[in-house]
Amino acid sequence: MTEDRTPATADNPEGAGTEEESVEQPIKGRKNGLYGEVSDELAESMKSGWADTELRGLAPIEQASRTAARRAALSAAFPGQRLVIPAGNLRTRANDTEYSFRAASEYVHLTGDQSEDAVLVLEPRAEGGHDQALYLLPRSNRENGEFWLDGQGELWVGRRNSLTEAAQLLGLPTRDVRKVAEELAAADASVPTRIVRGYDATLEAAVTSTEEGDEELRVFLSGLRVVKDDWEIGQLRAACTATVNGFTDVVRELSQAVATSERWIEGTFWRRARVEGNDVGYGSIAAAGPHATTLHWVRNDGEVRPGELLLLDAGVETTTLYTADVTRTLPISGTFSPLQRKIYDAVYEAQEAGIAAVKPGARFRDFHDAAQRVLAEHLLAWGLLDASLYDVEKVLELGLQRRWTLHGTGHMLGLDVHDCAHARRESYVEALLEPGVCLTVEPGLYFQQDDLTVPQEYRGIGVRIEDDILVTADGNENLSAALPRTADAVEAWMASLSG
Ligand SMILES: [Mn+2]
Repeated sequence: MTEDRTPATADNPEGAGTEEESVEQPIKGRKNGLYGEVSDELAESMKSGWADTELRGLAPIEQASRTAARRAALSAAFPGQRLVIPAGNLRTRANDTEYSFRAASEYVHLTGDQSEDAVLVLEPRAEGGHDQALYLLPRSNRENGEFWLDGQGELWVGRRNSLTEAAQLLGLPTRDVRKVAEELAAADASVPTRIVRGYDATLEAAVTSTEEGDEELRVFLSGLRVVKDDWEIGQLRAACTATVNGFTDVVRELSQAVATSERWIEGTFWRRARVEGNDVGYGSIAAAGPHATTLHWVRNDGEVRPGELLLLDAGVETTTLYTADVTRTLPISGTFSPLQRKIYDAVYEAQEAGIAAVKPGARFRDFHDAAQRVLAEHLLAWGLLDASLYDVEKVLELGLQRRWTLHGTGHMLGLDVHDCAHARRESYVEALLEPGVCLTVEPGLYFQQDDLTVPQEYRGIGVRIEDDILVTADGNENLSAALPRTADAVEAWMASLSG
């Protein structure tokens, strides 16, 4: 695919491949709540006296050639069909406040852009292939007052890229998104259309598509993300590095968490995520004591007590929206008790067995099976499973260890923490691993506080160890290896940070 990068000139002020003529739009919020009616004199004053801030000759973003290759693969997979990939809309929290926006992963993967309300459209060409266009909200019009009177005006929300700037940065022709619903509605109805559903109800209403066809598009785009390219791997490395920094921050501030609550831990990690990345990639699990046995403990409002364990499952999402997903279980006092260490060591051994099973040609399930076997062996050795009734093969066949291992041992990782979740079974769960796949290995043991089948001293202990593992040509690489993992290394690391 070639992109027209004609720069803006006096004769061609917007550059080629964009449409940025002014669109007359009704102005929302003409009456400003605080200041009342706007005088004609003020409205006139606000129209002029603003400098030209257009940026010229911008270089494409780093990943522009990668996003172009993905769009080419998409185009080849759906010849003769119209494809609509929305970024998604803001969601109202209350009145005129919104939840923070995070663009749809499908859209980000294909464009590198993160704008709300935007949409990528691939329109089939008669001669084959597709015309590609990215529909975005242009810069605010100053003549009609949109700039300062509209809720999405740049005076309120900050400067946007112009359509020309965005075209240069993203390597895609750009158009005004306020025309897209109309253009789609007017488009040739005989062309089969597919849209990624669940992000933009307005666009879904503007096109005619089938549920089955849309699902095929979603499945294809999910499968397109299974193998990461080297730029994506670099992003995942950066996410892991920032995440290691976040865990270090938490250990440094453990005494303040003891003085307050799990929220101090959540907040400490989040500060690092916001400073080094976009955000956390999912709600941090800061689970002290028995909360560690609740798999998705995100209330994080409990006490942090010395003598107990802290299970911290957290990941920084980069500014490009790739996330890490790492768990460490730490002794809050800095030292494991003998029982805590025994359980921790079993989980560590299971994780080591799991990581060793991650290599090209292995089945996705192999690392899960390897880790479960180690955990089942320990549960039998500890007498929690009756060795006079079952051997390890029978335990695994019946899944009896799952009372305490609870969850699968890992998942794909990328733009989403549970990446590629819609991919076909043949390209995920039933697939053979290949270089460039990134996944988590995260076995755990969890003894609920009210579990009468285990000795009292086990109850309320939960341990999980989770790392982000890249499949390489000859095995794997632990991208989060900079965080200590063995019980001894964890204690030494915590001691080194407590001074
Ligand atoms: Mn995970």
